[in-house]
Amino acid sequence: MVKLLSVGALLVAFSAPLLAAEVAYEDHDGMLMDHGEGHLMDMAGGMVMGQNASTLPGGCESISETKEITVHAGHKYAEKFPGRMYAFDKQEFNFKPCTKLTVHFINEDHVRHQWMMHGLPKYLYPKGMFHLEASGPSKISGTLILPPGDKTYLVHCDIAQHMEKGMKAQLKVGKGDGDLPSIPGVTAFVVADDYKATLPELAVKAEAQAKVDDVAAVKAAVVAKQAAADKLAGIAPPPTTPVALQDDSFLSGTSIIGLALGVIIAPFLARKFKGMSVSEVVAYSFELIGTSIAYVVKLLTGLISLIMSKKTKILPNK
Ligand SMILES: [Cu+2]
Repeated sequence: MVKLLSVGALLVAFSAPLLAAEVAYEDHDGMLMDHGEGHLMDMAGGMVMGQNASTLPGGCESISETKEITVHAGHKYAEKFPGRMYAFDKQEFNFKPCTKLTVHFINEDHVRHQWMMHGLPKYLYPKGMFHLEASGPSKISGTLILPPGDKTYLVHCDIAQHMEKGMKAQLKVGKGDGDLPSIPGVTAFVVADDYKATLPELAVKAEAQAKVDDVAAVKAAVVAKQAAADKLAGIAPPPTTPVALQDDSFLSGTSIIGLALGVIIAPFLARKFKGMSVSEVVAYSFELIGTSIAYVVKLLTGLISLIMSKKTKILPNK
């Protein structure tokens, strides 16, 4: 009897996780830990940033309306948009200024998705963002108070390439201030897909363009090389004719800079190389190039460290 009971208990214990697995969506809302400054997070990949349910943005006398929306995100919502991979179930939202908005975000894919809103006032929302994030099939909710005024806000998923693949929407407060590009089903794509040409046609076109570019590059290199050699040998450059000036592939900005550098450096080098053997000239040239590269690298490192030190100063104090 005891054996039978323990077998029964074991069966129940083992079937519990199986039953739990049938619940497709994980609810992050009950597990979130408040990290302060509107940042909530749990260990299962749920996150809320810019949570604000109580502080009125400047210019709002009071909360005008309290709204709740549920937004679904997933591959299946992109199926109606040719060439897109991910999408929200809705691409446009409209609310009155100073609305207290709660967003229930449901991610239906087995990848990470976000509902990220940009352009909010930075004194109230860190980095100007309100951000919901959910890993795998799950639900997460967050609340914010929309600012006053007519403005169009970008809403997207910031995971690499998810916005370009279609997960993009716009949220208009009041009348908004225009439309954003590349919102599936709402506005035209910035980079439109060309469905008229066939793939072989596109390949031929790209190849022809690459050839034209190559020829121009080789032409410029030959001209610059010849001019430098002439300078070293003491041959005066041929007078620049108006015809040559009109040919822009002949005299690009880079080749002009190259020529100017050649003119400056050539007399100096000619004096240096006087009385040197060929091997000495080669050795000296390499040394000169090495020193120049070292100098440029030093200059760049200095510049980068300068930028980095400035960047850390800009970051908000935690
Ligand atoms: Cu995404």
